[in-house]
Amino acid sequence: MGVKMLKKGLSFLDGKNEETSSDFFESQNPSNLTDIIAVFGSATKPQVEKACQRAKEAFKVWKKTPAPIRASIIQNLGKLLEKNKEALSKIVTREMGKPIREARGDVQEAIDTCNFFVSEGRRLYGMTVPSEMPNKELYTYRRPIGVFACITAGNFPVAVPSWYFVPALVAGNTCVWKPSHDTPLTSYYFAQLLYKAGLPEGVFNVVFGKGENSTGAWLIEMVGKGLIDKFGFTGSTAVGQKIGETCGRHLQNPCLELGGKNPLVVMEDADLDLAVNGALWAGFGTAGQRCTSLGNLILHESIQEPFLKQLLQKVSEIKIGDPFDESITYGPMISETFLKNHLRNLETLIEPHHKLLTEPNGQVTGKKKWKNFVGDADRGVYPFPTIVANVKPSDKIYSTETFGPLFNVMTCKNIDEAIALANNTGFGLSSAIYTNTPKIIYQWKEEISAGMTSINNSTTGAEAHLPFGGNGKSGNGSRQSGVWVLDQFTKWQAVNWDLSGKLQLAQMDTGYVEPDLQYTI
Ligand code: UN1
Repeated sequence: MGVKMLKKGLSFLDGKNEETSSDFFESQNPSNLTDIIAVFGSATKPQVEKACQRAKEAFKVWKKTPAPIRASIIQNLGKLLEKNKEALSKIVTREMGKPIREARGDVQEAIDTCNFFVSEGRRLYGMTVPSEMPNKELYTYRRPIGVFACITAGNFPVAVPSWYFVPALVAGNTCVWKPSHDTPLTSYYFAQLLYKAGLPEGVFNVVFGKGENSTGAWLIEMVGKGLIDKFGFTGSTAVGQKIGETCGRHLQNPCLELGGKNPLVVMEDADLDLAVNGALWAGFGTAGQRCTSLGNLILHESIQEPFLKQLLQKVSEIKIGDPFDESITYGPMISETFLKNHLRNLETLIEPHHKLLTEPNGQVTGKKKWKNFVGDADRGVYPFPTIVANVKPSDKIYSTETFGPLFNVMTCKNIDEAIALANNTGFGLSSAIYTNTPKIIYQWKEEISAGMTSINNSTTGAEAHLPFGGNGKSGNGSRQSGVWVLDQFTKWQAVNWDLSGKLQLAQMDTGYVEPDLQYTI
């Protein structure tokens, strides 16, 4: 890499403005902590307010811009993302450490999202509805909501923001974004691509900064000031609850995409090779830092032994290390903080009755080595893969999201037990089952409480045009992606247009025809 990409002091951006702040934070390469990629500043409260005001002002014009024109800017964004795919992917990998081929997938997901929504600009369909009166027309329209504010996480720094902003903008909303403080430079370039795509001034505003007692918290405060009409958040359940409370007080319904404790069930008739590969990817892809990552592996007792034997063999062969190496399974954690949280989880969630199936655990270093390590472990924040067995439903680890390369193993005797274990964590984001029995698949689909489920596929890897979102502690039932997300970014307006020239009263003047109830066959 070598290239210095420093953007010193940038804290607030609307395409033209760059202002410094005193509360600086560094963006550090997690595979090489001495590589400081950028120094940003936290936007101040007045700056956050200014960004919202600017979005509010721009909404007046943007909502009247024809939807196909709004969508043509998204088409431009898609083209720019394609052109810059490799460069942006490298920044993603350097900034948050996901393997380069996954970073390309992250950017591709944003391109796919643009492609999907370009033609939505020519639909945004409403309905014409028959009236119960003569000479009267009924219609429904999707209207934009207004100023959309959004806080996103660092694990999918391109795909997830695109899930929010692409449909929000096509639908006619204006935006204020507080990206993760782990990925400010990626976010800076994502915003630049949006401006270069041709967005008018004020339509899209970025406030860089941290969350608690900082930019993120101030952005949430703006809901109370009447400057925000819709909130979106991808991150922890705890923060999501706070946002939900604030929005609820102001009668708003935020889009919340929160944590998961995603189950993957393997039944006795499953293709074991397939299931082992699925579990490995679900558990350790992105170093377990996806909201869709595997939490509880639930094995039918009859296949537990051969399954774990194969799984542990494969785990021992994975490559960990330099995220720019094309062959690694996973690289470093997103940042030092994520590694610390992972180490704390190992300390606080693993109990004496648990059995660790992997050794060693904790942080990979030059001294505490991983056999197939690529690069210099001491330079970054690399975790060992951890699999915990003998887990019971009453254990904290069963129902706590760990967001790292760690998952539990549990066993079941039948599908009823498997479904109970899958559903009782309180979360309900993603899930998976490996089986070839249609009856079991049918029962699983009917009874699994997660928002998303895979059959003979991993818990992670949702496609960009299927509804994405969870239930319970995983969200408030909101869904992103595909046509479904339009309900997040538009409000329905019902119009009735009476051309009769007289006051026609619905229900009362309606010419219903009385049946002859005396008639029997
Ligand atoms: C997230 O971790 O917040 O389904 C999103 C997946 C990815 C998106 C994950 N397409 O794993």
